[in-house]
Amino acid sequence: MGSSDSRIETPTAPPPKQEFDSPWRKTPWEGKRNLLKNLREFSVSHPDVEHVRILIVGEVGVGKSSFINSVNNAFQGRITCEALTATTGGTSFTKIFKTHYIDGGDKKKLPFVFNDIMGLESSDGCGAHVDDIIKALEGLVKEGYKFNPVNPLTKKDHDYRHNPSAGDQSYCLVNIMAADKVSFMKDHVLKKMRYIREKATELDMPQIIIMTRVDEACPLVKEDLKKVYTSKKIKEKMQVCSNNLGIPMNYIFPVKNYHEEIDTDEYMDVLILKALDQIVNIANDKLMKKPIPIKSE
Ligand SMILES: Nc1nc2c(ncn2[C@@H]2O[C@H](COP(=O)(O)OP(=O)(O)OP(=O)(O)O)[C@@H](O)[C@H]2O)c(=O)[nH]1
Ligand SMILES: [Mg+2]
Repeated sequence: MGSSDSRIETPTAPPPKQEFDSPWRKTPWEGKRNLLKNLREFSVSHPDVEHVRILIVGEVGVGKSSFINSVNNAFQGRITCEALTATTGGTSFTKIFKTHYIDGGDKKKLPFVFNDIMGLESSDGCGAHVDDIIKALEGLVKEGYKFNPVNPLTKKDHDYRHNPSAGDQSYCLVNIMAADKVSFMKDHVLKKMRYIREKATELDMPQIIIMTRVDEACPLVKEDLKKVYTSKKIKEKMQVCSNNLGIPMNYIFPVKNYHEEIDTDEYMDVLILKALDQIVNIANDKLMKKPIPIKSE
């Protein structure tokens, strides 16, 4: 009699690997000092422009203000809160158009500045108005302007700048997308972001994406940030960012912003500074090429 236990063992397929065998993008993990040095030595290639202006846009609560703070932290070697951030969802915490200067760490302001902007929201009449963002790109919005989601700035308003100088205009549009939210972005917000991108393209303005909150999107990366370019999940999320806005992968930079840390971290800084290096250099290239034409309305 044969054994009654004649079941054939079918081998179970191993779970799909969550990681590539090697990183698909090179990162100078030990190169923070060098990145800092290059950025501190950066100078603007235009005699009339003191600072290269970079405009930050994105949906509410994706980490726009945190990115500006994170850049500042990397230079200061400590946690700062230059741009105020919030944990509350829903409506944008940032409401005022403000320029953020970065202290190089030696009390000298670096020659690039960020404009933080109110977040975009899915319904009309909420969040920053796209027309205001386009005006901000063109340098037509004065410092301190309080965003009005319903009525965008007009030529008659006090906060409208009639004769923007080359230094008032932006030279790079930085779109912020959150890795853990990018797959669920509402169509209406995407439509607004694509419209802003279209207008920036008409102005021949370089555009990149900073993908924040990588730690929230991938547990491997939460545990070890150096896995950011071996994590399949992160590459997949970057691909979603790319498809959403039509920006190629080589203009997309994943970062983890400072949010709960009390000390700075070498590897977080490297990702942030590498992204910044790219932003500053493409913005400067743009500045060298030609001044952005200003529409006379
Ligand atoms: N885990 C994690 N949290 C982050 C990261 N970046 C930002 N946050 C958190 O996300 C929340 C929103 O960040 P903010 O920087 O205020 O976002 P914002 O885009 O400026 O938001 P609004 O001004 O309201 O439009 C805060 O609680 C931050 O601490 C990140 O990389 N990882
Ligand atoms: Mg903000």
